[in-house]
Amino acid sequence: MSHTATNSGSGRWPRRLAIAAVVLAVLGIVGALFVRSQFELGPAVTGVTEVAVIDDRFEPAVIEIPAGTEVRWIWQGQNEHNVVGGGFDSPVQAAGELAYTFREPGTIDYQCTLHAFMRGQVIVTPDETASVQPPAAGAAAVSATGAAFSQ
Ligand SMILES: [Cu+2]
Repeated sequence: MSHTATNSGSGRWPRRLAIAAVVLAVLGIVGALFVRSQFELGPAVTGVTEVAVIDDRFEPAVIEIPAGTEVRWIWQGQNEHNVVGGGFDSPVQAAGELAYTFREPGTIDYQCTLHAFMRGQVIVTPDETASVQPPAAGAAAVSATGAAFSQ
């Protein structure tokens, strides 16, 4: 009798530990996904040069523009934010705008220094219309390769 009682009693603890482990694992995964969602910026949006500064994110967070494009950040939230990136920064404000023209191709990260998770990115691609691309070099390389193959 007491033997059976002892067995069932000791048998409960591993089960409780297993349940606790599963709960901790689920909490850990949910927590990791939450943290990741706070730091993932999402896909780059093209054809957009205005970014809304809202509580507490930039919309869209990632834009892709050709070099020479002026980007405007427009404050639309209730709370104060700023826009701070490489070469440009705004005051801490709840309303207003910031404009900056991106001249050089590259990926520029920016953020609101009041909210570390409030981040954005501008991907500046080379401006194809700015310079005429001479196709002669490429065409010559192709014909040279063709000549090598024909021999
Ligand atoms: Cu902010």
